[in-house]
Amino acid sequence: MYSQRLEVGRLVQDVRKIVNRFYYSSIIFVDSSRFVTKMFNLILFGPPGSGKGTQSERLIEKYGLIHLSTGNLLREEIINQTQLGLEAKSYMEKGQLVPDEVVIGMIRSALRSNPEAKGFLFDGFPRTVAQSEALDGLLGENNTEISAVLALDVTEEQLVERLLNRGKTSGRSDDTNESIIRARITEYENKTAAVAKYYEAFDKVVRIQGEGSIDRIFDSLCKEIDLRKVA
Ligand code: B4P
Repeated sequence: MYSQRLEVGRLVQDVRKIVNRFYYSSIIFVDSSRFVTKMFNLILFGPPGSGKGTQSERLIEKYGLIHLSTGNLLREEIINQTQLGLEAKSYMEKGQLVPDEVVIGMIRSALRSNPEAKGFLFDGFPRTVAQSEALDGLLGENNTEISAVLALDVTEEQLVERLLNRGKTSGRSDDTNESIIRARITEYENKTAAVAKYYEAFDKVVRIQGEGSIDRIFDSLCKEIDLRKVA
C-alpha cells in the first residue's frame, strides 16, 4: 500500500515536471516570437539643406518605409496652432533646435501609432545625442534598432545657396534670411554633428556625397541600402 502511494507520488511529480517544462518553454517561445522583428530603420542625416527631405520622399516610395520628419511634424503643429506648435515656432524662427523633450515626445507617439510598420525613415531626427539615446531606447522597447545612418555631405556654401533658393517659393521664414540659415548650420555643427559620432561608435554611419544631381544621390543611397537590407 505504502509503495503504491510512493509510485503515485513520483508519477505526479514527474507529470508536474513535464507540465512545468512545457509551460515555461512555451512562455519563452511566445515571448521571443513577440520580440522577433524584421523592421528596417534608417536615419537620413545631414545639415539643413543637405537633401534629407528631398531624398526621403523617394526612399519611402521605393522601400515602403514610414517617413518620420520632425521638421514636417513641427510645421504641422504650427499650422494647427497647437500649444506645442506655438512653442516650437519661437525656436524655429531663430534657427535654433526645438527642446529635446518636445521632439522625443512627438516621435514616441508616432512610433506607437504605427505598430505594423515594416520600418521607419527618420529625417531630421535625431538632432542631438540625447535624442539619439532616446530613439535607441524607444526602438529597443520593440526589440528593433537603427540599421544604418546615411549621412549626406554638402559644403556650407551649397547649403546656404539651396536654402535661400527654396526660401523664394517655400514660404518658410527660416529659409529667407541668410543669418538665420547660418544660425541653423551653427546649431548643426554645435549640437547635431555629434549624432554621427554617436552612431560611428556602433559602426552604423555611411557617408554619401550629397552634391550633384538628385538622381545620382538617390542611386548612391539605394546602393548602400540594398547592401544592408535583408529581403
Ligand atoms: P527640417 O524640416 O528638418 O529642415 P531642413 O534641415 O532645412 O530640411 P532638409 O535638409 O530636409 O531640406 P532639403 O535639403 O531636402 O528642420 C527645420 C527646423 O525644425 C530646424 O531648424 C529646427 O528648428 C526644427 N527641428 C526639426 N527637427 C528637429 C529636431 N529633431 N530637434 C530639434 N529641432 C528640430 O531641401 C533643401 C533645398 O535643397 C530644397 O530646395 C531642395 O530642392 C534642394 N536640394 C535638395 N537636394 C538637392 C541637390 N542634390 N541639388 C540641388 N538642390 C537640392
